[in-house]
Amino acid sequence: MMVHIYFAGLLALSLGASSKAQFVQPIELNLMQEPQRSAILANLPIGTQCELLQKVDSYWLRVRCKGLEGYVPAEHLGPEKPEVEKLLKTVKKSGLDARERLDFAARAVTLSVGHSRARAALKKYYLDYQFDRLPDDSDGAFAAERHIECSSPSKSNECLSDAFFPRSLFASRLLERRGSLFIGVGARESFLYVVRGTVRPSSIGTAGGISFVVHSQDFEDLDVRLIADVLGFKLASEPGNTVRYVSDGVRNFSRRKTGSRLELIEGEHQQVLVDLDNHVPPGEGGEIRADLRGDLLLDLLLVDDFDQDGRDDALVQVDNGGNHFPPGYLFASVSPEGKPVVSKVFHDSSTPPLIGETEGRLSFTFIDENGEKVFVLEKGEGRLVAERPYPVLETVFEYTAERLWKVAEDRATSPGETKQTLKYDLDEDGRPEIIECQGWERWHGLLCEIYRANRKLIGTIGGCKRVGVLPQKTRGMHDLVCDKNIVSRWNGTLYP
Ligand SMILES: [Ca+2]
Ligand SMILES: [Ca+2]
Repeated sequence: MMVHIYFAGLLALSLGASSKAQFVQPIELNLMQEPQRSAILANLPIGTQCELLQKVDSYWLRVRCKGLEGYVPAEHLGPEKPEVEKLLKTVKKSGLDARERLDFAARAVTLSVGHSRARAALKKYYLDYQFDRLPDDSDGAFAAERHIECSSPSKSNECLSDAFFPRSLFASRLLERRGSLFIGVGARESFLYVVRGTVRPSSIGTAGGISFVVHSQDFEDLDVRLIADVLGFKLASEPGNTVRYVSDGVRNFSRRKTGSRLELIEGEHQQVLVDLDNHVPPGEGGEIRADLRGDLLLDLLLVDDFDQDGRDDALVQVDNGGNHFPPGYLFASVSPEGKPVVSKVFHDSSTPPLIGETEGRLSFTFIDENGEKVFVLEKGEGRLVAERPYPVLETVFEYTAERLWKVAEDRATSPGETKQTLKYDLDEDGRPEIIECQGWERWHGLLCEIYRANRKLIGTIGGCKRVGVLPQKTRGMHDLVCDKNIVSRWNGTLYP
């Protein structure tokens, strides 16, 4: 599931009776026609002075800004005019989390774009914030380890960058490592793409090779221009009279384009490509998910000429806002005759695709527990052009969710209440370790705990269709496998 982050305001409003002057605290703020979702009257940059007219409730204020009367959330106005030096002091205060520090640094740079200490702070806190989301931010992603060849360990950052951000597609890229954690950021056109994961020297293949796990990946939805600038990236300028997509989203401070309508603006001409209030895009196979009507949200992820016909196309994520179904992905574009073309939802996935190149065209690679699927835009639809199923690692011992579900059925009980106690001597010392599995109904998988013979807990594996013991060992203990090829290795104390 996509994580939405905003530069939210942090400064509480103090309603001084004497002073009605209030200042916009976040990097930008929408002045709304009505409280709640309504038309945007104006976009107010940080430091804009407003006059407080009325406190509507604990959340909304009626204000006059730039000569216009409208509504803003109270938490985003404050009596003090924001200043760079004050913000740079605030950013170092104890007790703030990584996102709050990032937010204050972003405010400082917005106030003074050329301020070198503010720029350095924003770069530092942006990277801190990304590392802070590791290693726990796996968020439903499948943590399969992948291996790449690399000529020498000193080139491993470059090899890793090439794997995520091929030079032919990404004008700028950055790879930062802290211990075994890494963050990759690539810039393409006017978008940033972020990959977070862990890396280690590969134990297979030639020397210099690396093994990595992608924990999460996103199109950046923070203020992309500001961040690209302090990272030293050059982004393409926003197109002027050429094809451009927008939506009616009013997600306050994120500049990501999100909403219920996808529109195309071409010079003076404007047309609606998708309007979720009137039609739901067909899902995989063409059927319409009418059950989702009203709950859907569009996210514009990337605009580029994917099929090289000279017209821009958009990659759109259709999010149902819940955990029950992963978001779907579709393409929207305009035919050379000027007609809107919206594809079916060509794939569902909890994480957006990695961008790559296949047969000279932009391609989109989705990864799940079964392997990788690569799509391109062709004749107005998403077409599967390559499928790389993960190999099934051979085990010396295994147990499957299917077997446990069968046991539960035979006992006329639920899989969640069905426990199976298995034994395997993982370090071959003559005393078998205990692998205790029960059903995890939400994921239709196994949840297994691994114990020493004396019942000391040494690991937990969850959400797997299959749990097995591999022939090879690490530090004297057999490696374990979840699903087809997700390997867990003994670290000397436990299976992490
Ligand atoms: Ca095109
Ligand atoms: Ca043993």
